Order: sequence, then structure tokens, then C-alpha cells
Amino acid sequence: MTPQKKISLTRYLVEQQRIDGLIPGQLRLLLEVVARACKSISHAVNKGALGGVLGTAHSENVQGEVQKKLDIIANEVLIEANEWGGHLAGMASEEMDAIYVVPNRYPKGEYLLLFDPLDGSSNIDVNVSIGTIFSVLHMPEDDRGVDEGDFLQPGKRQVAAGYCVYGPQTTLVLTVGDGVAMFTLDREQGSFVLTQENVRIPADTQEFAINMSNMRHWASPVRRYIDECLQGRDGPREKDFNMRWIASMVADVHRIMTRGGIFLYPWDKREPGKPGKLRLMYEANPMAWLVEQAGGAATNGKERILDIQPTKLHERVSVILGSKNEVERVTSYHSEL
Ligand code: P6P
Repeated sequence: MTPQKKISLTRYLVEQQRIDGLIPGQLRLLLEVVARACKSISHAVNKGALGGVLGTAHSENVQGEVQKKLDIIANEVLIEANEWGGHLAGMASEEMDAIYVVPNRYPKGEYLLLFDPLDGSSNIDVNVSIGTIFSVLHMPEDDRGVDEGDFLQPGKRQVAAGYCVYGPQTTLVLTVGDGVAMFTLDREQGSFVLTQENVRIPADTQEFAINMSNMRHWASPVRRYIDECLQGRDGPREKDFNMRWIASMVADVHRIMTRGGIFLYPWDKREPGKPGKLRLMYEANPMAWLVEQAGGAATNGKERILDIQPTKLHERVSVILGSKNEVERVTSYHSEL
């Protein structure tokens, strides 16, 4: 549903605050600053080769992954946009090993901001959709300084979460705990405009998203689920399935937020000591909350992602999220082990 009159992000946040009080002034400032930072990142991404921003930065991040120039640019944009506003105590990023404590030359606020500044960056150089994912937590009560432990809160304690997908449109998708709204960047006005609210994910789907090249490495519950989907109408599911895999979580999740589906990046035996590939704090948690707020479900195969108590800032997790009935089916197969 596209609202008739143009409602800006600012107006939406102010009016939402009047309705349910979930967006106090400092949080509204935080969300508007993050939105502006995403606009800047979108601008840099859209320049592509013309901006000299493609290719690698010849460095590695904490995950041991080669950093793209745009990974570093996006990270710097988010840090510089947020550090001076007085709404944050600290930040954490996929691109930084340690947390970033707001410098003493700026006032510190009550929120913590975590982000993957540019998710899906392997797609940058081939002009496929990528995005920024962010999660907002509250500083623990009467806390002294800011340390990594303050960030290690389960996803159910988030106060805001969202992503911005840089695709044919630049779209910001946001929740503060009262449903999900989508805002499309109006490049003529230079502002995000409300284009969908009360986003709902259908409970059933015929579309799954998984990297099939890893099939031989999956655990049996995932193999069983995908095998049954592949058997189509002649198999136990009695319906045909379609497959999508963009290898950019933001783009795959945005499709699911828009038309339903199930996304799986499960544990596999390539690196059995790792619970999964995706990161809990700034990929799985924000996406899991958005999906749940839109009526979907998100588990690691065994438990609700939002209930997981983190132990490390960059810990990884197995992710199964999307249409509720499909996620519950995969999760039930795990419980039958
Ligand atoms: P693979 C991107 O690098 C990412 O972290 C997610 O955005 C995406 O879903 C996944 O990895 C893709 O992984 O192994 O298919 O390249």
C-alpha cells in the first residue's frame, strides 16, 4: 500500500512517537542520522567505477575477509555521522575489531549502534544490490564506561533495527517494535518517503533462498527440507518451489519482506567449529526482529535468534528466517534429530 500524500521519515517518526511513545527524541535523532548516512552511502555506491570506489582496499576485516573500498567508506560514513550527535555511547561494526567508544570531545548518549556498513560487498563490483544493516540497543542501566560487554545483549532487547538496500531503488526498512515500515529515497527531494507500512510476510511460501553449492555440507534436517522442496508437487510438500540466491542478505531478506519466502544460511560441516557464516549482533538480530515484526519467524534451527545470549561481539550464527510456517517446519526437523 503506498500512502497518498508524501510522508517523510521525520514526520513518520514524530507521529509514531505520538502514537506509542517508542521513539523518544534521542532515538529519533539517531534514526534520522543513520538514514542520512545511508543516503551518503547510496550516493557513493551509485557512482561505482566513476567514483573510483570499486575494487578491494587491500586490507582484511576482523573476519579475515578482504575489505572492499566501499566497505571502509561506508564504515567511515556511519562513524563520522553518528559520533558527535550526543545520542550514542558507542558503536560496533563488522569492519572494526573493537568497539568504537564516542570520543570524550563529544557528549555521550544512551544508545549503542551496531552495523554491517555494507553487506553483500562481494556483489559491489558486479552491480548487484547490497545494503547497510543496523541494530540499536540501550546502554545498560547506571553503567559507568562503555565496554564490549555492554553490547552483548540478546536481540530481543533491541530498541530499533533496520536496513537500507541499495538496489534499483534505495529503500530504508525500519522497526521500533510496532511493525515494519518502508521508506523509498526520493532523489529529487533528497529525503526518504514512506512507501509501505504494516509490512506483513505471508505465513506460507513457495520460494526458498539458500546457497545450493553447499548442499553436501549441510546437516540432515536442512538437506531433508530442501530435498522435499525440490521434489515439488510429486513429493511430500505437494507443491513446486522456486529458488533465489542473491548472495546479499539484505537483498534476499528484502524480497522476503516484500513477497514472502524462506532464507537459510545454516551451519555446515566445512568449518564445524563455526555455528554459521552470518554474524549475530549486526546481521541476524536486526533481520530477525524485522522479520518477526512483519509476522515471520527467525531461528538458528534450534532456538529463536532473538533469545540467543551473545558471548562475543562478532560471533556467528546459523540463520533460518522468513515465512513462519516454513521456518517452523525446518526447526521441527532439527528437533526430530
Ligand atoms: P555465500 C555476504 O557476504 C553475506 O555475508 C550475506 O550478505 C550473504 O547472504 C552471504 O554472505 C552469501 O554467502 O557463501 O553464498 O557467498
